[in-house]
Amino acid sequence: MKDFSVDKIRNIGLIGHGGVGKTSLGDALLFSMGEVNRLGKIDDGSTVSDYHPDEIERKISIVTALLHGVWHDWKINILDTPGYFDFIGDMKCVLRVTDLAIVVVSGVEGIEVGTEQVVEFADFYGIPRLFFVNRMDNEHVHYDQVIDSIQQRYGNGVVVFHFPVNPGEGFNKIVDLISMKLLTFESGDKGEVTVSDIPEELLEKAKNMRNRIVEAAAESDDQLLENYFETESLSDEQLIMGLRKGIYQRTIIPVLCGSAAKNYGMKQLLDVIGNFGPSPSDFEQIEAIDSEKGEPVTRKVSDNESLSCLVFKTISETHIGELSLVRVYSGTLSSGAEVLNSSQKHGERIGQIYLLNGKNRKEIGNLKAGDIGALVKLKQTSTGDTLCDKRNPIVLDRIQFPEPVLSVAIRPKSRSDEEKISDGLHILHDEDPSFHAVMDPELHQTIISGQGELHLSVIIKRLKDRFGVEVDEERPKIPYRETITSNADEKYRHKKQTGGAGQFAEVWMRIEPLNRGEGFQFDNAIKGGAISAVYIPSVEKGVKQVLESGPLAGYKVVDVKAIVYDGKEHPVDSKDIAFQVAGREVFKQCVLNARPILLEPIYDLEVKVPEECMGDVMGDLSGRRGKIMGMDAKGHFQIIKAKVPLAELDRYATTLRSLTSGRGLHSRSFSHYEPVPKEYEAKIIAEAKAKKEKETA
Ligand SMILES: Nc1nc2c(ncn2[C@@H]2O[C@H](COP(=O)(O)OP(=O)(O)OP(=O)(O)O)[C@@H](O)[C@H]2O)c(=O)[nH]1
Ligand SMILES: [Mg+2]
Repeated sequence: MKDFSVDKIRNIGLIGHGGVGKTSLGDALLFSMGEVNRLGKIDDGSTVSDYHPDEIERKISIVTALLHGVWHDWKINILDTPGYFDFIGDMKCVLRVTDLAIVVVSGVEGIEVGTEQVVEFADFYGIPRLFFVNRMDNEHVHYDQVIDSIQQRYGNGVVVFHFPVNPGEGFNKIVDLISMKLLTFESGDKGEVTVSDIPEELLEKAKNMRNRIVEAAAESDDQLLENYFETESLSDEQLIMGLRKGIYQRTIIPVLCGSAAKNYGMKQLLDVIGNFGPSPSDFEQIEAIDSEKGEPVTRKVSDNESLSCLVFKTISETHIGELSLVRVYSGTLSSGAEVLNSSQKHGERIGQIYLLNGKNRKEIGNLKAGDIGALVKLKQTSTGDTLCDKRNPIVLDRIQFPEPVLSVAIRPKSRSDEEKISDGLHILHDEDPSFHAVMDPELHQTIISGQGELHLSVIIKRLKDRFGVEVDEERPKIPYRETITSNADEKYRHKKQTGGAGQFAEVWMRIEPLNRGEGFQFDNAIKGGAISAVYIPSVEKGVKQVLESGPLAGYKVVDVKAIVYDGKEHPVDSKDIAFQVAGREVFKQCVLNARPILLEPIYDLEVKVPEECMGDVMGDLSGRRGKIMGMDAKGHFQIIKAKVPLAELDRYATTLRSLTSGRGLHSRSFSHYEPVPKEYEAKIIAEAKAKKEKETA
């Protein structure tokens, strides 16, 4: 491939609600650019972008794919993201590195939940947007309604660049408002058009709409606006300049339409991307942090600057190997170069560099500022790391990954897989930081957390396919606590006389409840040396064994004060181990006599729901023993704050999605511990007993 200067590069991200046609669009763009010689179809699993067997089987995108092609003078890099919520982490990676977001909307369904969400994220990153209304060939398409709703939702900046003449089954004509011509798509899937004059009956409408484009272009620049007031028109160059500027500044949001399935409208979209879309050099400089001095620094987007690039995605599949997708921000990344991973502070040697079209790769010697490509995965580099020139170390902004919303516990089917599973989970997290895994030492469970059930089931399948580990899913255990509600006082004598040396210890102990959150206190109130000072730590050690696994149901014991106030010892038989046993047993007795109860973790929950779903969501929360703490309106949404027991939050993300047709979001954080209601407590204790009996049987 020839060299492209940075102003000729276009990095676009295809984003939108699930199933609107992003992948079909990506493939149609490749086909139109002549990168592939047939139009891929989702339904027969032949797209370049959804190459993974799971994607072909499920007919949805799961992993971001990188595609590229050449259109006229421009090199166009396309990142096709999955629309399913569970893979939102991928969309965030892509938005971090794209210069123009193509928001694909279905002409049948219009703005959907996922549309709102992706546009919000694109806004967050300050990325220019373009709407592409797809499925114009569908008999149920509502083009005008969809345009109205986009304009209503996203304001005056929304400007239609061409409109369909005959949306629906026979769709094959659009009026192009830039060239002011009628384009008729020829049958077949080549996307060729016959150009003719706009028919008389559409001319007035076209002129009015064209005026809106010219006005928007003029409004994007003071000088242009002045010219426009004087002459009431703009030259072609002025129009291009104004539109480019407006799109880059995000005051203009173009709307195009077409059919990805039929390959209608792709060349027109490519023209708009090339002519009016931002290039990496439009974003004049990149802000970063000098990784040695910790101070903000800037870099120009230019091949001549020192190197900085961001690894924004790791792909690792058996049939394509391990690759890191990388965007170069400044300088040139060359194969064989020694660079610094400034995020993790170690050197790396760059291996082969590739351009990708899905799983197909083309090796290249280097990748220049503004461009996107793939590297053979570096040993110690993870998603989100910066690679840079050793002499000028900087760290680029990291990608903000979403917090997990759903957790399950997993257990390897075979015990011998324990080590493999932890290595595998570690690698999977490095590749996809929207997925987390921890081994909970208290609960003895491996907990995996992610963005939804599908996300976790894809992860579990990867564990099997890539690491050969099969697992069973379990409900995550709840870290209950045991505590006491009254004082108690007990004595315990430990005496053992078998054969040789005997054991003797006697401990008298008092316990008292502490306030919630105070933990554990141990006091020595022995007077007159009834127990020698050297054995007091032994008693405490015994008590601490019980703190780890309480007598009620085996949970940690908290908020207790233990006071040793008397006891007895034997000149020969008293020893450390004897006092440990006595300490343990007397404390156990004390706890059981001090009206022990179970505490459960309560979480603060923040739920964002559309107003119309409030009733259902609140009803569901009270069914989960939740206490509503407050409500706040935010646009069309309500933010509900509640305190809910963790035990009632299993798979809450899934329920919330179904209660709100996917529009509800939630986040949670630990709040405090509270007594478990009696009826639940009895059940938890009975379960713990049964489990213990089973284990000791
Ligand atoms: N009629 C019609 N069908 C289309 C069009 N574009 C896509 N489809 C169909 O819509 C379905 C989903 O298309 P995809 O390209 O997988 O959609 P996507 O947005 O990539 O889906 P996710 O990546 O899973 O979010 C497939 O069956 C396509 O054949 C179109 O323009 N017209
Ligand atoms: Mg897709």
